[in-house]
Amino acid sequence: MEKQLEAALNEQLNFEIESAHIYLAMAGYIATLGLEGFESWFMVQYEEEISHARKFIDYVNERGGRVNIKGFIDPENEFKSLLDALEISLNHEKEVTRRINNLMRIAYEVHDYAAISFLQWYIDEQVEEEDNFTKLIDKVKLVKDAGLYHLDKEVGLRVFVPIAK
Ligand code: OFO
Repeated sequence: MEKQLEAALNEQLNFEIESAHIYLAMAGYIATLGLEGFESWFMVQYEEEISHARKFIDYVNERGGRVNIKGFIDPENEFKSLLDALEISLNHEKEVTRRINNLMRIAYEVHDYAAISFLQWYIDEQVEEEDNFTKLIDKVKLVKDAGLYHLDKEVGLRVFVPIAK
């Protein structure tokens, strides 16, 4: 495997672990909101990211390359809301997509057709990753509107009661 591609694969596998840390930190924040379902959802996302990293690690080894694990920057642990965490996540996934696309570009440049085939899985996965977060954001926004709708109904039941004489 070309050294340039090996280095780029290593960079991405480390970024996948960094992604896992980001979602683990989000799960911790969401636990403080009492949203157990979303906490569990982010824990699954954390596990997915570790599996993405693992898939890269196995591939680099399979190709006779050398895995090089780096240190990681601290993830953000504080967020404004669940929606804030979800919007940050979507932006993060867009960055991952940009990086995967760049990896694919390198694989084409060095004419590594096996790597092109391998990377296609990540290209497809990123479509799903972005879609997952986009749909969740839409749902959270809809639920908020629905909540306001119900409160509006309740508040609308108030009637004028004249002062008793
Ligand atoms: Fe590994 O796709 Fe998300 O970050």
